[in-house]
Amino acid sequence: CQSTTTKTAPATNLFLADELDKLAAHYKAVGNDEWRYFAFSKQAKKLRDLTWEVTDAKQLLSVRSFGQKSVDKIAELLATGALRRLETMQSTDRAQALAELTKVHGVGCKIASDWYAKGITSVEAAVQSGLMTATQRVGARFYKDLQVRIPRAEVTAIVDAVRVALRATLGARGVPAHAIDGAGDATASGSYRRGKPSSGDVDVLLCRRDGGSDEGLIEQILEYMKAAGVSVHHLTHEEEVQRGRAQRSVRTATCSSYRGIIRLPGYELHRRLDLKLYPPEDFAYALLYFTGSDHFNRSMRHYAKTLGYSLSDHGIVHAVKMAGGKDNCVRGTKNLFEARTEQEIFEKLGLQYVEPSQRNT
Ligand code: DCP
Ligand code: MG
Ligand code: MN
Repeated sequence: CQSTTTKTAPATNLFLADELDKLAAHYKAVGNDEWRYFAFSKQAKKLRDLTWEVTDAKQLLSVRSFGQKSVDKIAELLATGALRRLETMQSTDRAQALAELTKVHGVGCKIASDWYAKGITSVEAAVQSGLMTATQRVGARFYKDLQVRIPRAEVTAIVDAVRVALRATLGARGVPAHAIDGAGDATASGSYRRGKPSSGDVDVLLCRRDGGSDEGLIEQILEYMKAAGVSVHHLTHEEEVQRGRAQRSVRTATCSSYRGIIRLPGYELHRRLDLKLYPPEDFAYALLYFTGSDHFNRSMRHYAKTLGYSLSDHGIVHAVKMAGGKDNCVRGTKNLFEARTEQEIFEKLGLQYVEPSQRNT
């Protein structure tokens, strides 16, 4: 190798400068070493200003602001084309920070990256930053608990607690004791219904079946559970709850859904609870949907599509394919098939019934 003299900075110097800038950016992002940040960015600038090509790291010992340590880094860059230190630091710090931040319910990779770019590397720092929504703050408060899967027996206990609250609620609405069993139900779905030994959350389907109103049923169930000593924290509409507005859950045309975090009295950890309320005519479809798995649902929906149908948690409607994109289709609004059971839905689609425990694909 022979050193050349050019007016503009040689490519090697620019490469070296870029790598030192990355090192500087790292220390800036992590925010714990301002001195290194300044030192490395200064050296990067110097390298860009040199008019001769760096071919041997030792040449830099005569350049101001370069010491033995940075000369060693330059030597490594010239010899291997990369800094192992930078690679490991980036993989550990950034990956670790994003991994921790995205553990918070409601924080995805995009938000975590934005926060990381602002120097936030821990859940605690994110809470302090004031950048979190109310829902994210609830998620952050319990994020450690929510990393732990829920043993099957505890899912059973939570579903039982919801069922007890539903029965009490129906009683309070004037349903006589002997009629309560037929007046409504709370059914465990999700991974629990597929027979899994542990679950990520608890999915419960609610249904009122005696023709009485189900308006406000979820709110009343939650109030009852709170009164019974269950710790309850809302993820849905948290802002409204905090402002003291009516504690309404999201209500679409025919279903209400609630997402929250609860802990039963006598239990150690807080757990994610999803409640969904459907009218009796949708229930079999909702049960099929919320039993999953999501992969199983996808393949069943895909199959329905090949027959010209669209399958959802509400029913089966016509789906007419339109030009322009494979998912561009017009869906009917009328449920084509009434179904009281999942078996009937499989039958309508000409499929063999599949037991929940066989839907784990
Ligand atoms: N579901 C779906 N598509 C999604 C999300 C959910 O079809 N994108 C359906 C299938 C799931 C069910 O809702 O089985 C419940 O969703 P969960 O996220 O609670 O998933 P599971 O209960 O299956 O697993 P986990 O044990 O992680 O809660
Ligand atoms: Mg689940
Ligand atoms: Mn769920």
